[in-house]
Amino acid sequence: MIKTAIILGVTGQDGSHLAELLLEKKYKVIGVKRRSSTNTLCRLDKVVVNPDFSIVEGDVIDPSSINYLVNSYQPDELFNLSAQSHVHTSFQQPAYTFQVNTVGVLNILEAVRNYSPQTKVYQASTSELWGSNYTIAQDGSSNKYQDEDTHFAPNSPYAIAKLASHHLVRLYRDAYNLFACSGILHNHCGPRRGEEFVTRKITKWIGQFKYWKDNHPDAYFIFDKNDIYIKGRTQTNVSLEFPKLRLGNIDAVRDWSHAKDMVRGMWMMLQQEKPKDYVLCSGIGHSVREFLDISFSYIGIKDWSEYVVIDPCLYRPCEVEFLQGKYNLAKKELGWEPEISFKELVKEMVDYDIKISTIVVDKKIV
Ligand code: NAP
Ligand code: G4F
Repeated sequence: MIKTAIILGVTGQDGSHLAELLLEKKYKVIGVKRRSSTNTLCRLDKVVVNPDFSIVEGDVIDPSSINYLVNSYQPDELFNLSAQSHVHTSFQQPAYTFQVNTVGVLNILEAVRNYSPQTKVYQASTSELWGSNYTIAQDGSSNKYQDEDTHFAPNSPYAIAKLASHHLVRLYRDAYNLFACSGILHNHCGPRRGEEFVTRKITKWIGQFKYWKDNHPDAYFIFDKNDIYIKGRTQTNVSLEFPKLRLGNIDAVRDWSHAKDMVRGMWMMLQQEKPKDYVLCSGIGHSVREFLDISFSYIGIKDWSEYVVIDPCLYRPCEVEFLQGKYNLAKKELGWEPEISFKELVKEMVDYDIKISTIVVDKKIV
């Protein structure tokens, strides 16, 4: 039997990977995009031509649109990947973040309860739910980690909104017997990662910097500690400028996986007989510093300190310093394990950003 799935948030990083996965599995996929004055389908190149894929408009903060979609399609599965997903932004737009990340989820659960109660629902929960909390291993190693038993202690409007929706999913499962579950996913990325998240921000900068440098093979560069530019001068009296990479807290630790591995796990959760929440992660934490070490090394730079400026404006009012997960339950019950290593992930992102970088080279004659 051909299954139908609705993906809310299809234009995002995970939505685009999930659409590809479900189409490979011969689903009929309905991707929901919100109205926009610009084209937001750029991550969907591979699927828009597929006859089993269609795009419809809808917005999770408009219950009538969600009721209509759920009622019309009666999907076998619904994946809610939509969100205001940027943690820093949630401090600046807390009410909007709650609208999308909490009220939006309530709208979806109500639509399923009222119009299509047989639909299986996946909700995108997050490792941000744990905030600064972690469990200490009792095996003598004193390792720190977060798993399904670690208590939540959210530290941002984003995480608090997501925790409310996490509990709503549990409530609708218990109260109304819906097949609704949440994947508590640690950080994941890849070449389709939004450019304002730290990993992509770094690899995009590297791609553009390499392009700029390669276009001036005879240039020598001057670094000034107080300067926000890398300045260069060529033999031909041309002076060059390139903005340094501005970052916030580079000591934060995250457990980064590839988004492709994660969407496979989301799908597996909905293939179970009973709904349950699972943690997905790589199990290994890395600091932003380590990400810088590896990504800069791919363009031959060992000491990146002269290329990076720490900008206090990029610090968050409240930070989550350490996230490192354990995926034992998902491995045992779903048979899920990550397949793409951290090094492969970083290399794919750097290679991609080098390939697509074609910025206008900034130069002036002096
Ligand atoms: P993303 O790239 O930011 O994608 C978010 C998606 O939500 C986009 O398609 C966006 O549409 C859509 N959206 C935003 N507001 C909406 C609204 N009001 N109605 C309908 N759609 C709306 O995020 P992602 O990285 O793919 O993450 C997917 C989900 O997993 C999110 O819920 C995120 O919070 C959660 N999560 C992500 C990670 C991670 O590390 N990536 C980890 C844990 C949990 P536009 O294209 O129009 O903006
Ligand atoms: O890349 P980030 O913005 O991701 P963050 O905050 O971990 O959130 C992501 O992962 C969550 C799962 O753990 C998702 F729920 C959420 O939707 C999103 O996908 O920041 C990572 C770390 C933070 O500690 C941040 O303070 O990097 C630090 N950082 C340092 N400089 C920076 C920057 N983050 C950003 N975005 N930009 C910087 O310049």
